Amino acid sequence: MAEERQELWVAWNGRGEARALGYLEWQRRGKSSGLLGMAEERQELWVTWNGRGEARALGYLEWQRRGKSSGLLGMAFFFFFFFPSFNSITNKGSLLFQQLTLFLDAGHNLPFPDGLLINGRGWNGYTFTIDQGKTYRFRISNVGLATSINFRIQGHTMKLVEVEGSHTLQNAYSSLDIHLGQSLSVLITADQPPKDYYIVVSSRFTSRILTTTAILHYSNSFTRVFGPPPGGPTTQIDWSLNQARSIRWNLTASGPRPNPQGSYHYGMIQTSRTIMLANSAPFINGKQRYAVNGVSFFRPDTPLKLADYFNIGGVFNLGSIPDSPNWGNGYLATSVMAANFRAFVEIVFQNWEDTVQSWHIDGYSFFVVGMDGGQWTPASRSRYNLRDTVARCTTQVYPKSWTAIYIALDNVGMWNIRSENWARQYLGQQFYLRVYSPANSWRDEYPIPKNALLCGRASGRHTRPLLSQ
Ligand SMILES: [Cu+2]
Repeated sequence: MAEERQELWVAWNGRGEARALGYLEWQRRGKSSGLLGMAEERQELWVTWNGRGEARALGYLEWQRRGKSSGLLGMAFFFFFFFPSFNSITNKGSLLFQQLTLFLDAGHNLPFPDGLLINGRGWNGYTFTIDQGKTYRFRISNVGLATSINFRIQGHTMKLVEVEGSHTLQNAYSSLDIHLGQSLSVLITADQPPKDYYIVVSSRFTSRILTTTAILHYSNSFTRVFGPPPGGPTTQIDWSLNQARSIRWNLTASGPRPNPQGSYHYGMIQTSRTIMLANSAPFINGKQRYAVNGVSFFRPDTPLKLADYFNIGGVFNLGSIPDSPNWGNGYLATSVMAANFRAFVEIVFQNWEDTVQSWHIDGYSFFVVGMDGGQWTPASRSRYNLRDTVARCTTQVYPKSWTAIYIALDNVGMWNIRSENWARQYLGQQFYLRVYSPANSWRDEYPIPKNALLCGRASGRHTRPLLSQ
């Protein structure tokens, strides 16, 4: 058991701000039942440095939603809540966000970042003080915009205890890969000679390797860090894949539901549908875009959740994105896929590009049943882990590889599925999954909040009958 908890946040220099800004926006959406972000909403945002990443890093929104939908893992969450210092800054983040979007809108790629940050600081800029003999829990979140990272602590092994809400087999690791948008917890025992040690993050799968350090300071230490920080894996993909496979669900830990000791066995449920999603980078109208199954998401003038709720036609069409890749030219559309409430679905992320992808699904935790190189085929199922894989909300897909998940669609709503690479997501590598129940019951979904922002073609509508307002 950890006696104390500390949190680490890793961001691209400055750019984590913009990313996290978007996440606060999504958190706000969560409060209003999955509403899409609108420009008007962004202006209202206030920003704290650590607080920004927090919402997304802890998957706050997800848990909230799950909690209300009798879904997965809700109870464990608050236990993890630990807020480090909050340094308020102004709306620098929103300015940065505007700059980045202007840049991307003009058809440019984001430049290579200047560096990595740990809790907003560069080299040796942050110190974690620990007491000899005690055990600490660190929760590490990759809140960066563009790349996977590797994390390690000089002279210490890390006992992995949690991945995005799943208790894990408590393996010891000397370093851990954390892909975009992912979070995990490790226990570290201060059982080494009292000194200062490097905490190191470095970029993964990049041609230039960026590294940043923080300090692990024993409170009885009089020896500062010196020399180069320990190295880690840089471009090796097999290493990362093998490590990912070693991360398993802890079937004997008490804790989050679905209760591993109980009657819920994800591997024994018959899937009713297979969806294959392929990422691509097409040029559309002369500009670099990104797409899912050939469709590059086009932001509508009206939030999808509102358009759906008020039955406003002409905003989106169900079926505007196919269930499997099409190899034609990419095109723009407000892509929404239809799905049935309580269906149990297999989703295969197929990556034919040569970059690591990171996918996130709002509103859900899913079981990562398999990943491997090459093209997925039905025969790939024979290698699935149907016993003890982790349930998480964000999964990586290695270059020219596939990742398969099982997902129980137990949460009614209009849910975003997206790349966690910020530029890709912004330029179209996302779509919405409309998990629909004809029952239209409060049992399945809360009513629209009274104060939901009604913008776009929903302005002038009412969330309640006029008389009751
Ligand atoms: Cu989410």
